[in-house]
Amino acid sequence: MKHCFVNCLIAFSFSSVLQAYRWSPTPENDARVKACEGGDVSFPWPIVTDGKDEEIVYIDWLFQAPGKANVSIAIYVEGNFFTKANKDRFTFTPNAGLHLQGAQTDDAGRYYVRVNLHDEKCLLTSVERMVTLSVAERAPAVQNDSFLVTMSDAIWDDVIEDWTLQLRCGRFVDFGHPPVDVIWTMPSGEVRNSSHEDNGTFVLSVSSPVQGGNYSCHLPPSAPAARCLTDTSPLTAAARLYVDDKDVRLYLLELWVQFSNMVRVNSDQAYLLQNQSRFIQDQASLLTDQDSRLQGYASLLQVYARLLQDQSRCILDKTSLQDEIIDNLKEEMTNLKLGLAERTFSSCVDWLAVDARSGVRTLTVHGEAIRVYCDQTTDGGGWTVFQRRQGGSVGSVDFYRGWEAYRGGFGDLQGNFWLGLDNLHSLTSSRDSLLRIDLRKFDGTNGSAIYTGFHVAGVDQNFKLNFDSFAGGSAGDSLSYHNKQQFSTYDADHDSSNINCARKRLGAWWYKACDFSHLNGRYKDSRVYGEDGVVWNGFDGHFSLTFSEMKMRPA
Ligand SMILES: *[C@@H]1O[C@H](CO)[C@@H](O)[C@H](O)[C@H]1NC(C)=O
Ligand SMILES: *[C@@H]1O[C@H](CO)[C@@H](O)[C@H](O)[C@H]1NC(C)=O
Ligand SMILES: *[C@@H]1O[C@H](CO)[C@@H](O)[C@H](O)[C@H]1NC(C)=O
Ligand SMILES: *[C@@H]1O[C@H](CO)[C@@H](O)[C@H](O)[C@H]1NC(C)=O
Ligand SMILES: *[C@@H]1O[C@H](CO)[C@@H](O)[C@H](O)[C@H]1NC(C)=O
Ligand SMILES: *[C@@H]1O[C@H](CO)[C@@H](O)[C@H](O)[C@H]1NC(C)=O
Ligand SMILES: *[C@@H]1O[C@H](CO)[C@@H](O)[C@H](O)[C@H]1NC(C)=O
Ligand SMILES: [Ca+2]
Repeated sequence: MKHCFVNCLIAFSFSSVLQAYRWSPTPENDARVKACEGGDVSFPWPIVTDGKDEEIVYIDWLFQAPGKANVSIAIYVEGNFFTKANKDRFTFTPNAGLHLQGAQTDDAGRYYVRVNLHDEKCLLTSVERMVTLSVAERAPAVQNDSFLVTMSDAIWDDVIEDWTLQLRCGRFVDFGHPPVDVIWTMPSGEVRNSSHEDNGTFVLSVSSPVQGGNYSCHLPPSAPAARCLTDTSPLTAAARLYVDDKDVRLYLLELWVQFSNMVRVNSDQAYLLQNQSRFIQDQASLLTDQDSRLQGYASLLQVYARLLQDQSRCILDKTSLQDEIIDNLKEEMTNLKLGLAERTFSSCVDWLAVDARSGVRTLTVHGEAIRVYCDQTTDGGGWTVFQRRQGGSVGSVDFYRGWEAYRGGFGDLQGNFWLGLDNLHSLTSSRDSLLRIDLRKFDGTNGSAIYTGFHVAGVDQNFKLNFDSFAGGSAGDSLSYHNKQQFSTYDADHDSSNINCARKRLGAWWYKACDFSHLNGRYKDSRVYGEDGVVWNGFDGHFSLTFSEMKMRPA
């Protein structure tokens, strides 16, 4: 063979000039092979030659993922099998075929096998076959029967002249490979296997005298069809049929009519419905917690979700009912979206009910949208942060700015920023808030200070600071000195000193004459002493701090 392989002309032809080989009868060329995730697949493509005039030179396999090019995956030559991909997962047995272990969804696609053989004239010929593999994802645990499809023609009579009766059962959704067989229970209680399978339907042939009574078929829970289900899904389902031995023909005709009224449930749809209903139920319970205005929608949704779940569990009586539910659901979802769009968040406490993560959020205050940073972790969360100083590259934001900058705000909400005096006024004007100041020294010590009844006046009073009292905190009280003071910047001196405190301190604050705290001072990269730094006297004297955050929460 070797000498021939080297010397002969190599020609590829898909013609059937050679008739001395034959493929195994299954799978047929262009067949569809089904597997479920993690399952094993056999592509039994043995080619049998007559062994005299022709010999297999080599066999190779190609894989083509949907929309991709062919890739060579394995080759068999002179008794040796080599894989190019997934070495451990492909095995080959001569005269049996290729075997794939642990199929994954990305194994789905076309598999070509090319058998390259030479004939007595030493002509190398390639013949090929192809199957398409589909890999079903593992289905979740679902209620019984969800994956059982009883077609309208699942059970019917087929009375043959010599009184052999063919009872048919199926078609069961074939998630696995090979297809599953059912178990028959005769009226006597005797259990039988099907006589044969006919295109996915299982047939039990019974000859006269026919046993009268109920025949039933069911899918055993251990059936291979259960492979794509999770282990906890008991796949048991039964169909029953009454056979009257007196008038088989007549009775079965009636049954035929009855069964043809049965509505088929599509398993994919059932799964989808269940998934949707779970999703909707989650949404609904989330909403109920959130806002009483949405409770109406939420409870409706819950009702629909339950209906859907019921519908997906069993064989549907009427498909129109399902359509109706889905239509109603769509409408409620639209209402829900409108409800959500209408919904406004006036503080970070509102947001906390919806999203427990800290981050930048939009608040609507007096009809205007304000972007803020919500701190949802400190002391129960719900804090609207309005000032932050911190180290690193983001520490370089300049806080020595003029009146208009302090009015409008500046910086980056994720880093160093000042939210703006207009916003502070707006956020504090219609309700009492707690003011919280979180600080950190360069040695890592954290401190805080809390004040009740926090308000910032409007521009007409130059954003005067107002609070009721110091309510504790390990950083000590360094703000009471500033209570009732107006805000000053280098270009707007509203302090009670005869100097310009903002210019002297290189910051902006509710200066008096001048300060006990000064969190908008110059950011220092280390614990530096100086009145121009980020300072809170009660915490680290006149040493600059590494971190400061000022935040508020409705009282
Ligand atoms: C992939 O290879 C097979 C086998 O040779 C061939 O029939 C098929 O046309 C190829 N497909 C593409 C897209 O090249
Ligand atoms: C499925 O049916 C079996 C037997 O009828 C029962 O034991 C089991 O609890 C059912 N499982 C579910 C998920 O309903
Ligand atoms: C049904 O088939 C299985 C597997 O082929 C076999 O083990 C079992 O004995 C058969 N049962 C009957 C009642 O024929
Ligand atoms: C096999 O069953 C399918 C689905 O019911 C049907 O579409 C197809 O025509 C059947 N094939 C044969 C050969 O009866
Ligand atoms: C057959 O089953 C039906 C219900 O499914 C039952 O009412 C009837 O008594 C059964 N007949 C016999 C003979 O067991
Ligand atoms: C199930 O629902 C979720 C949420 O709607 C969705 O992201 C996911 O794709 C759905 N899964 C399937 C298989 O439909
Ligand atoms: C100070 O607070 C920060 C942020 O919450 C934390 O990472 C750090 O561990 C605290 N330092 C000490 C000494 O507790
Ligand atoms: Ca002054």
